[in-house]
Amino acid sequence: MPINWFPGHMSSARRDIRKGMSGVNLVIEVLDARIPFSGTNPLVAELRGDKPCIQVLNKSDLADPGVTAAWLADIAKDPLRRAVSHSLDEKPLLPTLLRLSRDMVREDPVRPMIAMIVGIPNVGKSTLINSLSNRKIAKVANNPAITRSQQRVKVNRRLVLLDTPGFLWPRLSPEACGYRLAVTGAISDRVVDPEDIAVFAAAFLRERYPDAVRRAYDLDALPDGDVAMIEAIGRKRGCLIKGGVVDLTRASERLLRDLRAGVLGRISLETPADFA
Ligand SMILES: Nc1nc2c(ncn2[C@@H]2O[C@H](COP(=O)(O)OP(=O)(O)OP(=O)(O)O)[C@@H](O)[C@H]2O)c(=O)[nH]1
Ligand SMILES: [Mg+2]
Repeated sequence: MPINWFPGHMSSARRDIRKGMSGVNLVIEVLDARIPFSGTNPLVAELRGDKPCIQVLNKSDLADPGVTAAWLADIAKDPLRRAVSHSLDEKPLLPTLLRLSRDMVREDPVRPMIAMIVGIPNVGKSTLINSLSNRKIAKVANNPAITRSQQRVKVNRRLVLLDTPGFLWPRLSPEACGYRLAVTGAISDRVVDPEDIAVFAAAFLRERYPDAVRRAYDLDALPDGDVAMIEAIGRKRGCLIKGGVVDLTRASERLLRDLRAGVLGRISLETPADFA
């Protein structure tokens, strides 16, 4: 099933970013470290044009560290971009961002540098703004579409940040990219079928991280078949309806919730080699 989610506020977010871009010195594109390819919005590249860009591979605490290192090496091949991995429990990112921006943005003795933070929904843009400015100024929640309009945040007299609403792009393709966005929580759960997304996740986990599933759910062996695996997880977690039958919807929601919360360990959903 192809996934599409481009509600009206995303269309206006794109319009506002286009309008504001001319006054911006630096674009900070926040990517989800678990899906640096599927979470790269092609519209962002189009809107930023040749503006300097730093990509932050965020939520790296949830991603497989070896795979994140491979992504950073892959992005480093592009002379037009800089990249750094980050998570909210790491040391402050501000000194690294300032260091990386120094050779990309010419310093203005009078005006502050204006950095626009862009990225897909729920990737941690507002959290990053709060940590960079050391204030609880931007609204944060674990749902996509929390920030609904641009917000200027002055960090100091040298740096101003612009928080923007996360937005996707119409027609998410290939289909697997849409699924990966949904697995990480970038797409509202209201517009997708949890069983459909969980079957995609189960197939991926069986192939790449079978031991993580066995460990997390105390399973001796993984059952054959993706739905059978979700059922086994549901049984272990008590997602049952009358007669001991597994409630597949609840079991699917449970698997997705656990995966997003890191219960299965640090898992990346794609590697550079997948796109070679
Ligand atoms: N595990 C983990 N969670 C994070 C990290 N950064 C942010 N989050 C969580 O991700 C969720 C979304 O964070 P926000 O900062 O609201 O995301 P956003 O990109 O501003 O989202 P929109 O405004 O909806 O586009 C919140 O529950 C944050 O606590 C991180 O580094 N690691
Ligand atoms: Mg936000």
